Amino acid sequence: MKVAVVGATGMVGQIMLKVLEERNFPITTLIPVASENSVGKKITFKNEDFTIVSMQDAIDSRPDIALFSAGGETSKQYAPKFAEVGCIVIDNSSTFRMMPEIPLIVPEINANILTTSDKIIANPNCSTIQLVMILKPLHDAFNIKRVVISTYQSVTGTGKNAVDQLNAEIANAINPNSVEVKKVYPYEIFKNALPQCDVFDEGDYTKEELKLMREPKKILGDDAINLTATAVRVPVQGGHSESVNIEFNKDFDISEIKNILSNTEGVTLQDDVKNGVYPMPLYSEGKDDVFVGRIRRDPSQSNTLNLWIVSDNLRKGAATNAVQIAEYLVEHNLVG
Ligand code: A2P
Ligand code: 11C
Repeated sequence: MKVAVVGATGMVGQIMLKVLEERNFPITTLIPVASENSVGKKITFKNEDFTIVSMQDAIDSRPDIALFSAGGETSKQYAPKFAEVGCIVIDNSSTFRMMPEIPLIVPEINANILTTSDKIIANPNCSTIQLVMILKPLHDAFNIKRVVISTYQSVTGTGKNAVDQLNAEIANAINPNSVEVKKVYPYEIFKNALPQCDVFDEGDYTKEELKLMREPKKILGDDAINLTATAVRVPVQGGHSESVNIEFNKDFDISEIKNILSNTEGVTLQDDVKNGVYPMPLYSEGKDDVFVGRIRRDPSQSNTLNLWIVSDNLRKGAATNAVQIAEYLVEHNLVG
């Protein structure tokens, strides 16, 4: 497989390279792509140096698969051009996700809908992926009526400049005015919580909240599930956390919920409150699983529970999910 990684110098792109290497994806030629500022620079993959090339050079190399994570505008402009030369684009931006003809894929859930005609495949939003990994097996068992989500999102979700802002603010808290702060967020993020991820949109919800309210319906293939969300940015780096309240149409036992989740591929149950065991972003960093815990019945309403979901937003939330889609394409002869 000739594989292009578009955005190879970015936060997600770097992890894509790492995951491709770790999972020994069958690459014959790697084509790392970034902006014109990075063309000619080197990246290392499997202990070998590779030169970053331009978009046009990458298209001319006719890759079999391109993993895109270079921002929505880049995807909009270039993904169709890669597709035109027969490349399958797995796109991590929000550009194509809600287009009816574009599959929005979490491999454990709905990769079976992919066919050889799919030339652009959308990778869902990070906070959506970790959510649906938990919702899917529970929906199958007890039929979900409504979901209320509150997120606590890592600065890595915004990109490298946001990590720099947090680190600069931490440095200045120790040595005042020692580092110049380039603000990505409208306010300080250190010691703060911003009830705004991305920009405000319809009905005063942010784009991140609307993604959480819309993408799960498409992935789960069920418009009847009602979802509502509040997305909050916190000064955390390892992963996104979500407090989730789920109302089912059928009743359940907590033991059944725990049993289902502990037997779900890609999910790790961490729920032993007597011993202080529950998921945390610091410990999810660098791992591919979605962690779930704090599972308890909601006494305020029938057939309802609360739980807490954590995952590394750069891995299962982005790079790992994209690579898993590529693996599925290879395993099912849908590429090349
Ligand atoms: P570069 O490093 O050359 O700017 P992040 O989300 O962490 O900020 O990373 C964004 C990624 O997208 C980087 O690899 C960046 O490359 C890349 N990128 C940004 N704009 C373009 C573009 N117009 N064409 C190709 N890659 C781009
Ligand atoms: C965040 N979820 O943490 C975002 C980042 O639609 O893929 C990814 C945005 C997206 O801010």
